[in-house]
Order: sequence, then structure tokens, then C-alpha cells
Amino acid sequence: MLDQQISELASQAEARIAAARSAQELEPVRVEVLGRKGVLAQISKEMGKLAPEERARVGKLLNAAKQALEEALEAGKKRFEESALRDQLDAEWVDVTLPAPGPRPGSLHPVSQMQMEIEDLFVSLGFMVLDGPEVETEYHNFDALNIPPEHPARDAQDTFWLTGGHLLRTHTSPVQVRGMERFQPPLRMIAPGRVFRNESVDASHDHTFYQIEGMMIDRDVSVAHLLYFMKTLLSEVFRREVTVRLRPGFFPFVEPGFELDIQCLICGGTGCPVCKQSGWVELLPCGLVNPNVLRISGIDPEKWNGFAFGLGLTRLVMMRYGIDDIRLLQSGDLRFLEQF
Ligand code: 2NL
Repeated sequence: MLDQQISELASQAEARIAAARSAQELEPVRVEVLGRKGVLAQISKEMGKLAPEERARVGKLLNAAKQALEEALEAGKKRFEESALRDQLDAEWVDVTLPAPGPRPGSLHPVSQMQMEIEDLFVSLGFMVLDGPEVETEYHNFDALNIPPEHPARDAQDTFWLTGGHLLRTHTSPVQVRGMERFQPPLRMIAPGRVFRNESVDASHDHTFYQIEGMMIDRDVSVAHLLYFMKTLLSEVFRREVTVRLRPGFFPFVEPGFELDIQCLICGGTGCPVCKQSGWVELLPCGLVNPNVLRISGIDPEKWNGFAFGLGLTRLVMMRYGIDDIRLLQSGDLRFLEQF
């Protein structure tokens, strides 16, 4: 009687195990058949009523059935685990023989590109490229340039003052002052670099920007020399002939001083929003070096004279690419920088 019950139970359970479609479906079979309150446990209790020889025989049968079912359950579980792993491997398969995407090359900042182009041009014209500190003395930034003690450029609104008479340079002129102190004329030098102004930031003003200043000191240097170098510079930068004009401009470090304008490259001089309908764009302050500036740095103005100019690199880049907000250039935003 128990024999039959056991063999029916075993074959039913085996059929359920074979029919299961997931590991979850195996669990109820295990609980119902092999569990502490399962059918096999109940049969085991009833065995107490049997005669001892019968009990041993049925006990063996029961154990064999139990073991067979445990093995079937284990095999079923393993089958599902293996197929789950196979599915995962299929889904996450990677072809390691595919070619790698390759390095994404970076690019130089547009201001660096402009700076290097202008450096190359001036080096080809016999100029040296000088570097100097961004933290300067009041003497090198202002006094040595003939800028009077009460000049508004020295105001805290325009200059970042540090302690002990130091400041963040407001132009790269002090690099040229150091050049005059260190080298004897004849002298040709340019000074590219980062400069700082204590100004409110908006689309056309930043507290930090880049410029190149340049200077040539020799015998009998004239405005004609200045014009020749400036026109060569501008046609190189804009990659075409440019028409220029000089207007008087006042800076304590040059005499005479000029504002050099170029004919508007957008409209060709007929008037547009970029040149504010005037046909001209103010670009380059310049002039002949004030004799006081030469004398202060130990160069005899009776023997030597020269020209000098200041060029806003950041502004030049904005003109070249039609960038309408200066803040983009210092933003570090790759979506902007990757275009250059
Ligand atoms: C500017 C820059 C100019 C200079 C800069 C210069 C430097 C020395 C001597 C004489 Cl050491 N000049 N630099 C000359 C003319 C214009 O423009 O920031 N202008 C407002």
C-alpha cells in the first residue's frame, strides 16, 4: 500500500520537475514533497505502524525516492542556472576583435592658435618672444611706462591690487620694460600673455584676457616703419590685404600715439552693425615710444627711438570666428572648444 503511494508520488513529482519552466516553478514541488511538512515526511510518520522488517524495507524505498527527487530537483535548478547564464552571455557579448575607436585628439585653444601664428610671423621678422610674471610690481606695470601716480588706470576699479605694492599685470607692457632693462638696443620683441582687469564681466568684457604687445627700438624709427609692420601683421592675421587708417590716440607711454583702425571686413567699409555703420573698426593702439619710457629703462633717447603697439588677442579671435560672447573663451566648455 505504502509502496504504491511512494512510487506514484515519485513519478508525479518527477513529471512536475520535468515540466517546470523556471527555477521558481521548482520550489513549490520541493516544499510539497520534500519539505518538513511534505508528503514524504507524512509517509515517514505512518511507517511507525508497520512491522519492523516491513518498516526497514519501506524505509529504504522512501530514502531512495527522496534521494532521486533531490537529485532531480538539483539537476533542474542547474539546468535553469546554465540557461540563464547562456542568455546573459549572449546578450552581453563583446567582439574583442573589433577595431578600437581610436584616440580623440584634442586641439589648441583658438587664442593659443592665434598667439602662435603671430609669434611665428614676428620671429620671421627678427623679433624675440618674451615672457614675464603675471604678478608684477607697481613700478614695472605703471611707473616705468610714464603713467602718472594719479592716472585712473591705477584705480582699484581697474586693477587687481595685491599686498606689498604688487598687482596682477593689466597689460604685458611690463614684460617689455624688463626686456629693455635686460637687453641693449637695437631691440625687437613681442610679449604675448594673460592680463587682468578688475572690471564687471559681460559679453564683451572679461577680468582675464590675452594680448600681445610689441616693440622695435633702433635708430631713426618712424611712423612709416610702424605702419609697415602693422599692415604686415593684419594681412597675416586676416589672410588678406586690409585697409588701415591712423587717428590720434593718447597713451602716456607713446608720443605720438595712435588708434589704428581697419576698414570693416564684414561690409568692406559701406557700413554694418559690426562697425556701427562707420565702415571702420578700432583695433590697434600704437605709437612711437615716449622718450621718457626709454630713459627710465636706461636707453638713451638721443641715440635710439622706437615704435610699440598693443593687440588684444582675445578680441582678434572673436573677430576671426564671429564669437559674440567673450566668456565662452574661458568657459572650458568642450562643446565650444571642439569646434577649433
Ligand atoms: C593698451 C596697449 C599700447 C603700447 C601699448 C608700450 C609698451 C612699452 C612702451 C611703449 Cl614698454 N608702449 N605698449 C604702446 C601703444 C599702445 O596699447 O593697453 N592700450 C590701451
